Amino acid sequence: MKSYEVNFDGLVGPTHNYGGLSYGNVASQSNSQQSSNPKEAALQGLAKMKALMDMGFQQGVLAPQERPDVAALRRLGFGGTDAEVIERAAKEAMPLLVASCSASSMWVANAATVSPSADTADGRVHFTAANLNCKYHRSIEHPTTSRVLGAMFADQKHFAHHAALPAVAQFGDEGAANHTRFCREYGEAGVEFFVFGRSAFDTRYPAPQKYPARQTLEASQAVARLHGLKDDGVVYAQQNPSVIDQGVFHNDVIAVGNGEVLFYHEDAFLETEQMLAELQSKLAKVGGKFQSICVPRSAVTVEDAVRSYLFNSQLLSRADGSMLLIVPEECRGNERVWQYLQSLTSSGGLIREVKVFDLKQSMQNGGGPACLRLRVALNETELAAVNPGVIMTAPLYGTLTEWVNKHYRDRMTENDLADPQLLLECRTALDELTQILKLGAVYPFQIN
Ligand code: SUG
Repeated sequence: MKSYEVNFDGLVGPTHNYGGLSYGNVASQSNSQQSSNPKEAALQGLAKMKALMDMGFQQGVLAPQERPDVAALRRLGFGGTDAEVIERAAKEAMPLLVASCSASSMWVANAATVSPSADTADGRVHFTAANLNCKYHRSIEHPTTSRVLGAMFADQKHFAHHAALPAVAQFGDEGAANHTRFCREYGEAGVEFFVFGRSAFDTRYPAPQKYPARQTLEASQAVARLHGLKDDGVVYAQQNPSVIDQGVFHNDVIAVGNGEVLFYHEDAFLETEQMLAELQSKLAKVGGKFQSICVPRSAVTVEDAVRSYLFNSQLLSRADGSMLLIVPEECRGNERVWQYLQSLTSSGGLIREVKVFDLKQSMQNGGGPACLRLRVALNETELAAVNPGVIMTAPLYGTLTEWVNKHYRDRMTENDLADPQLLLECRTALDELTQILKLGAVYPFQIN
């Protein structure tokens, strides 16, 4: 049976703004308080989806969340009508209003961890929503994420959904941003590679000194258990704490994998040789031939990687067996990175082509091409069981572009978040969106 990697991209929500909310994420911190352009952000994301679809890749779309999150503000003690809740939060606790307005659900690589049916004990595709509990503004995403994923992958014969792990730092889970799957064909058993930043219970593992390590070993192990993965089908590796301290807040800022290939920076991991050997031997057991491409620090520094997001790229398999790398425009702006990419594609290796996308609006909050997509490997039968409303087509692209142009503002600052009119605009837009994507009622304002 045919199988595919389907990329579900997060649609940028109408409140996209630069709140400076993510300590440890260099772009989020350095662009704090700049004015944003939500309309441009959403159109940039849609253009990437359309381009990948036009290149023949399977492409889907994942809906944004309800923001401002009035229900979250109510849980923090702000009362009255919805407009009063926003007004009081703006007056008494602006940082909480900003957090409750973040459009951070656009980075759907953090929405969940997904294990394809060929890897799991019950032969279903498993999803665990990420608790994202390192940052308050992201910790409020998972209940809606679960409802949206449930509406997209509703058929229980093929899809199993797990609630987010316990919401404490010991089980900090950032989803697929720290998870990669290696395989020969998407529909065949593979090796799932979990990268963690620290251990919550085992003091033998070193931890970063400056910035938080968001993913724990214990969270990754719990997800592997929930998904029914075999020991032989899993490899755990620790991120190098010193790169976390340089701004690598997720592993997908320093490594990307697809098929049988891992593309990574020399400084990305601890115990790299041992890790590569384990990946090689476990993939060999399922008939695969592991290959790795190491980018030396002499060619590209960790700082270059963090600024350009070279590794936050999409590594895609083409029909002829070669690979294509989707990178953000910032890679072209960095001389060393661009030179490296030129030599990579002309070396006759697996990665033959690089395509550049302008995702500046998302990049300024630390979200590149890979952050914007959740990969779901599906066989033909499973793909047919996905809610067809969320699969990208030329007409859907047209409808979503019109929808963005009709509802989104082209400028957003902190002051705009306090405007009660914004809440109405967002709810009107999202209500229409659930009809376009045929999701049913998934937002708090639709179900409470
Ligand atoms: O969690 N930025 C996100 C970026 C997530 C990128 N995702 C992956 N690497 N997969 C984060 O730090 C910034 C929001 C703000 O500051 O307004 C933010 O949440």
